[in-house]
Amino acid sequence: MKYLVINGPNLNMLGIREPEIYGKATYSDLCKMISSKADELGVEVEFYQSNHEGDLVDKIQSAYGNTHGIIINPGAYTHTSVALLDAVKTVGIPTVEVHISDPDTREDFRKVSYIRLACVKTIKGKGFAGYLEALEVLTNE
Ligand code: CA2
Repeated sequence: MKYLVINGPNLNMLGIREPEIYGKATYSDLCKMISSKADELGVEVEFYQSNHEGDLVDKIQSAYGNTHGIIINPGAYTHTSVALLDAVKTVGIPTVEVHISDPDTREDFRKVSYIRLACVKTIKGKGFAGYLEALEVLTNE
């Protein structure tokens, strides 16, 4: 079973800026944490991070027919991107939306999520643990 973990813009900066919101651990720490959860569950994970909307769409499309589930934190594209929503709908792969913080308790513009409409679940405000919970959700699908 293969799962794809996609992180959008600026999430490569984890641990470097704004630790009060996103914590002190880095993107590489996040990938290691998810990898060890994947080992525990006996599944394969692939990681992808990009700051570019079209590249994120390309990656979602490339999962078509070869991936059992997608975990996605689209970063700020959560609140703006119909293209990412359409990509997830198009491939028809079970997808969980994850946010490290809880966007609903922040600025009003973060309360909208386009991608949520195509996701089996949204997990927010649980830090890195949200990604581990998402992997459990998808492996139980
Ligand atoms: O809480 C989340 O995971 C977000 O998806 C993070 C996005 C934000 O635009 C969403 O509203 C909520 C921002 C990611 C920026 O990540 C940074 C990490 C470290 C330092 C600076 C930015």
